[in-house]
Amino acid sequence: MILKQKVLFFNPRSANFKYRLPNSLLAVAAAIDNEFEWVIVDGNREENPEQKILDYLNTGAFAFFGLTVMPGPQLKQAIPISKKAKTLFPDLTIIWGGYFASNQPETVLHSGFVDFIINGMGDVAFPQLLHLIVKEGKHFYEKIPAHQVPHNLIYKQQQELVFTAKDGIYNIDELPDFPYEKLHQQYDIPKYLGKTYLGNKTIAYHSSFGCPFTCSFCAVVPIYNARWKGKSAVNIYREIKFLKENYGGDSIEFHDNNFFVSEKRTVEFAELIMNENMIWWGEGRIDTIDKYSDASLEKMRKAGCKMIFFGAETGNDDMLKQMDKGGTQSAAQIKKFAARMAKFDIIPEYSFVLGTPGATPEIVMEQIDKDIAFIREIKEINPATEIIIYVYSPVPTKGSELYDKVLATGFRFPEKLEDWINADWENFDLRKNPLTPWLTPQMVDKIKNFETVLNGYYPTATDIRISKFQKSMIRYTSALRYHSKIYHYPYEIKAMQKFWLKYRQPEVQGF
Ligand code: B12
Ligand code: SF4
Repeated sequence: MILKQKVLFFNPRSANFKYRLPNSLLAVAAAIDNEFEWVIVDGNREENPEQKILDYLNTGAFAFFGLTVMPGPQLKQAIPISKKAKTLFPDLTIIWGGYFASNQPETVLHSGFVDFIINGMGDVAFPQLLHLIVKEGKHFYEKIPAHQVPHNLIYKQQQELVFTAKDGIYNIDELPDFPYEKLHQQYDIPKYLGKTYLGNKTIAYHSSFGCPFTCSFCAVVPIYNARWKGKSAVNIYREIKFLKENYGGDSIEFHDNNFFVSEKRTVEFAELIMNENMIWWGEGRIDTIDKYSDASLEKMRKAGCKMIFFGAETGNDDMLKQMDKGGTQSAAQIKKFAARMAKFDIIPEYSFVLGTPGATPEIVMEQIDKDIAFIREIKEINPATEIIIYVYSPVPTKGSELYDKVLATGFRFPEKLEDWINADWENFDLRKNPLTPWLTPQMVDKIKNFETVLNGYYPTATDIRISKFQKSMIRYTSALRYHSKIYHYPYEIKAMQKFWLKYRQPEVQGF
């Protein structure tokens, strides 16, 4: 039976271009599809999403407003629109899900305009929450025994935050299929399948939850506590084939936090996709994939796995031990593995985190210099390696050694939700401006200037708009600086990147 209260979903704008299928909302829409009518407003696809949302709410048919929110630009629409919706429609139940909401619950709920947070997976909690509100009202938790309140919820009772029990990761093969056809009635799906380095119509697909590791800087850890579960290769293949045949998808970006945890699943998927002529990409761990056999790597490449994203993080073994919990990654392995990937013609995309806290400014600077030297070494070993540089920005991981170190420096996250949308914190989210007290402007400049020269001398293969001629010109211009290691004031390279190449940094636009 379809209930009369409707659900309005909102995917706040997250990208200026290369926006992806709104998988977070598709997952929770699938969970309520048989019982509630729903519509979606996608901020990536609307000139004026606020107006569209208010038009829907003015119909009086919507009882629930569900938003997915990750840190960064999504907050720019999520915060003011939620506030306005709450002011104009105080009876509306506003529910936030996604990584920002789960990791910053105090700030979100104390704002007064969000009623509930889905903490982690919403596939079970969300339908249960809606049913309880329909039956018992918004304050259902005052009427029913505590054990009947849905898991994976955070809400405010009096002034206190209540965290309900956390479920483990559900069996993903048992979750309902995404309602792609319904989305397509509202937003043309082929327009979500953008042109990327991988192909002309790239599918964003998410095939697993969590991650078995506990890196001390990672936002996945507090939510999934070192658990990982993946959908079976057969089901991934079935859905990819559906998107290929119905909407023209020709390549895949796997959005899993760690796609390659199971060699068996990866190889099974490679075998299934082998003859579909699709290029694919995902995120993995060096120490995990280094254990894959040569035969597996060969098969993956043959089946279209052209590039893999890895958190290389740093060339400092002590720091790796501190950051990379549960893993066995070392500087020597990072280098050896770059060479191994070259053998199989798979491009390793290595991301580094520079500017982690240290006991003295000299130690912090010394580490930055060492990481720069390490990145140069990697480029010598395998010049095809794509390098992504992040400036370290803390994630509030309670009890983590690295986060305790960060708090000791005096660093604090904003306490008011609306402070997250001032320019400084937005740049913080994009890992561009760390606002971390141990980093001096000289340190940040050094990292950025090196990055500019590196990207000039080795232009990324992933920005498909840059021509061969443009690449050779910028490489030529950057060669002297790169070879002589003179990185400061690289204005000529910056100007070329900005005005001529209109260079897009993957860490800003996401991958
Ligand atoms: C796709 C994606 C993007 C896309 C946006 C997609 C879009 N909507 O158009 C792009 C590439 C633009 C992007 C950008 C960024 N992203 Co992003 N992104 C992801 C990614 C890879 C997948 C999200 C996804 O679709 N998951 C699949 C769904 C099914 O899972 P889910 O989101 O967890 O949803 C479940 C629950 O969370 C919950 N839920 C979620 N939303 C909602 C909403 C409601 C109403 C309910 C009830 C439940 C609910 O229920 C769902 C089903 O169980 C995640 C990593 C990941 N694997 O999730 C990172 C991730 C969310 N991004 C992250 C970050 C930091 C960013 C950036 C801010 C920075 C960066 N450099 O990457 C940028 C911002 C740049 C910008 N211009 O916006 C981090 C967040 C970390 C944190 N500190 O909290 C993540 C976790 C990656 C990571 N491991 O670091 N991103
Ligand atoms: S391996 Fe990646 S996803 Fe897993 S905990 Fe470490 S950083 Fe997070």
